[in-house]
Amino acid sequence: MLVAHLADLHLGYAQFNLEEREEDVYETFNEAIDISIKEGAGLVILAGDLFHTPRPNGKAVITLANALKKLKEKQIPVVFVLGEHDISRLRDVPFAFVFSNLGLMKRLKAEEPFVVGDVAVFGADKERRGNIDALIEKLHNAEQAAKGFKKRILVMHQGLTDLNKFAGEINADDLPSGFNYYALGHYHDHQEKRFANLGGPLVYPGSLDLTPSEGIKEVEKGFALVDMSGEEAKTHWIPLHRRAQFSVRLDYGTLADGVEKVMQKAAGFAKKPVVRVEVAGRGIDSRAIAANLVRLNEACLHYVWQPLDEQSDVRVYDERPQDMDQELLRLSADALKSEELAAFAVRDLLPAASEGDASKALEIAWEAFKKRSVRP
Ligand SMILES: [Mn+2]
Repeated sequence: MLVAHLADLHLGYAQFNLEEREEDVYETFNEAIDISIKEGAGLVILAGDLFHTPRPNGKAVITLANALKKLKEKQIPVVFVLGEHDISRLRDVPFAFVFSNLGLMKRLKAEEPFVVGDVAVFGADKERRGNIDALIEKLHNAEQAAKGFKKRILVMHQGLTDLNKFAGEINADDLPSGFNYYALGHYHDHQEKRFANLGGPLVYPGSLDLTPSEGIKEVEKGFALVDMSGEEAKTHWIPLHRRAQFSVRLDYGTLADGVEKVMQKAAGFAKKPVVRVEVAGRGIDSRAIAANLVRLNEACLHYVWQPLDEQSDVRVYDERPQDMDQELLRLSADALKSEELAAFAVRDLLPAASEGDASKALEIAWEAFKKRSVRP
């Protein structure tokens, strides 16, 4: 059986508050559903963050409703778990339950399988860091309940610390081993991994489109089509057609030429792209830049720009660094003037400190001091 695994749809999100960008997300989602139907998927998994906000707007709701209706007509079941974006901080019933109550999709449980063909699917909603022990226990109960089924899938919306030490809240070591496929949501970049202790691949298909934390970059987005028919679950990641987004760095001295080149590149896309422009040079006059860049309005849906004055070395982030861990180490090394100290601070001290465990952090610092293995 073929299983479509989507995550982090964020229906309703409108980048830069643009209606076009809201529509883009719906189009990409519809494309994923249409491909799933065309390829003959026997099940669709939505691994959390269905909506961008706990109280989604009408268009987001209708878009999901239409997709679910289409899938129901094709007799393709849909299952889901909740992500943090689906859960209100106020006490409220998650909006997604409207659809499960109407029988258009099924909310997954850890203690009871959803069975389709020879595949049993278990799942758990997003849990916060403080509740992870309870979640782990639930997942191991799911593993018990899964015994006896030939093919087993586990669905979660959690960050794995193995893939990102700072954003994660659960370790691969803590996951039960008895599943053939681990369908994850939460990290917005596409990641696939085999862990020695797990019975099958663990996959984050990534978000359907760029989301607020990602900035403007050239990256493919998509979803996973998983073939469960063989011994081993086989993943095919399907890229989707999205509006292009890219960054360029232009030279202040030759700005008009640079703008011309960006416009030529922009004209090559089916949809007008979103562009981020950095202008580098000395003695930059922002008004001159703005006057040049305004021409981009013809070729781009939207652009943002930032001057990079070579006379100052202040660095401003307006997008997430590619590798957050490396960036943290780099900044710490700059500040501490020592790579060794930086590694100690980030790798040893920070994990304990960020958990709020002051006595553990103090112990680590004291041990390091006694050994004198780190010194300023
Ligand atoms: Mn998300």
